[in-house]
Amino acid sequence: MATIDVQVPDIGDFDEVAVIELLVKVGDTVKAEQSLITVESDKASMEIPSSAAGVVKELKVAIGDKVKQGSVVLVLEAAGEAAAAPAPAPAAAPAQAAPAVAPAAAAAPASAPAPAPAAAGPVDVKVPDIGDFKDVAVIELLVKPGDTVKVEQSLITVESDKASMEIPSSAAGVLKELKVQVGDKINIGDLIAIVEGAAAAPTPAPAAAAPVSAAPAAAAPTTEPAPQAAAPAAAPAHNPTAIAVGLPHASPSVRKFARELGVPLDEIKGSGPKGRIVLEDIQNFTKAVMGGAAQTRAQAAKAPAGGGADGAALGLIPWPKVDFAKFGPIERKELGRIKKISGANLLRNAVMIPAVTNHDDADITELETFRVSTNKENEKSGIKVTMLAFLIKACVAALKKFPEFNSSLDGDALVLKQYWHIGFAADTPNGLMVPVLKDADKKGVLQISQEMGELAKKAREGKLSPAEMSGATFTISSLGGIGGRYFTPIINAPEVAILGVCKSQMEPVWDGKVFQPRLMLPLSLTWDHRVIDGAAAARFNAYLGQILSDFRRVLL
Ligand code: CAO
Repeated sequence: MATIDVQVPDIGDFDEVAVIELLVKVGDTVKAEQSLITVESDKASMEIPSSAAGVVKELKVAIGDKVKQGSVVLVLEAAGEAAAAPAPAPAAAPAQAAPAVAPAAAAAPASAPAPAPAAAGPVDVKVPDIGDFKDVAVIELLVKPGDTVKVEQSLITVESDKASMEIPSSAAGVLKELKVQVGDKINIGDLIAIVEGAAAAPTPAPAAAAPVSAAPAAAAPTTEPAPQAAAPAAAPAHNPTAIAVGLPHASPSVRKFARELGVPLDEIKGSGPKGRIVLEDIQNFTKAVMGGAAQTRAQAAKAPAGGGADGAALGLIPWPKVDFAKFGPIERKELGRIKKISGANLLRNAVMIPAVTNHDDADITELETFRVSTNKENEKSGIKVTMLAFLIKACVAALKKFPEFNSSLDGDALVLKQYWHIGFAADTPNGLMVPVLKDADKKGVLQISQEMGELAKKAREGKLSPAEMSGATFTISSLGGIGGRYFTPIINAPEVAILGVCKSQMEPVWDGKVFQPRLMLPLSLTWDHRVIDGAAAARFNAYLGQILSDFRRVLL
């Protein structure tokens, strides 16, 4: 089987670049265009792609080696005729070096920005010719409106799957407007920014500065069909200032990995050469954050208000670290996705809300008799009326009487909602879910029962849509079907109250003359003391109790 020497393609002006990462090893099967190594200069980091498909027989470079156009990177055993076909080494095929960004950048006087004017006046800063690259994503904004920028100062960073590039300003002055946002896709000629009050440009704008002679066949569309033989995506500029390529601290693939995990790169100390961030740095950082040993800046900033998971930001002593296995056999089980999400929400709500819980009992003797008889009458309909449906209807009546319970805090203002969407906690195999019964005020108990049944089923099957879990104005958490007397539910922010309900039971109730056997329902109302006073909470519970003991009051 034929072997192929895979060489470093045309990498523009760069004479020698250092190999900083090996992305494959002997024995690996690689595809054409797959990145093999990462090289770095002081201006660019680039991944060198394979010119053919095959199996890596021998690596010809090691980390730290200096390579240039034509250097053999590795020896590949060709995967077959087809794979071996496009094998011509990039160095031997200058026309195929097309995607090289920078030469093209230098080659586009028409579309590149004009030289910065010598006097004040708004100047449009546009994307210079970035070669074959189309729709490259903006990943960083390096300046903001109001900033004073110099000619050649980097304004934004863009990234393809193979390279990161910084796009410089073609003018000096005050940045009036940035015309792009992170995530935008840009192309040659797109307006990036408007710079005003430009002083005489100390150096010409990139395009103007670019020697036309530096425009090799690079930009020619005819080079398109042979990308596998092409130069690395971010081949540096013949005029390197035109596009200051690359970010010095991490390779594009590492940056991509960090972005996928939401890891803030600027908070990581690189362990690679010259402080470069390598894959392991991101993995270690992620492990440390997940394990509570480290915090991101964003977490630390939020912690005083919301409470950090380790409590450090609240000035709390560290969470006890215990080697449980020392005391007996253990099994470690990762929390499920829903538990992780609801856990973070519960922690924030428990820490941030000055919550108080009032306990009370409601006499539901007649209501339960009515419910049982209704269900008997409706047996054929297939709809079972539940106590929770009555509770939802009763709560709507109480919320209408005490509107602050149906509100949310917005800074110093209270947002009083004129709709009554009731969330109810549902126990599911995946964890706690809170489907929302919309417009409960407009629905009868039968309809509420039916919709609740459907929502609870969807919750158990993990099929609730985000819309079906949002918009609640008040929540009920019922443990009535399970047991218990009272509990202290945690408010589901940004709501301001939640009703916990436990199992009803017959109790002797003094009627002034004798003890009567009555079916009593334990209620636990948790409320946000910033919005609600204790007296209002006691009245809310008492009113709820009255409605439940005589449901005709709902009609009043
Ligand atoms: N007192 C006495 N019995 C009650 C009752 C109460 N307060 N509430 C319900 N029951 C009875 C029902 O009548 C039913 O009995 P029958 O089968 O004999 O008719 C039985 O308990 C089971 O009811 P259910 O729980 O299936 O139905 P529901 O309408 O009361 O509740 C739902 C539906 C989705 C809320 C419930 O299934 C659930 O998931 N509950 C748990 C909620 C939870 O986890 N809360 C805690 C959150 S805080 O961490």
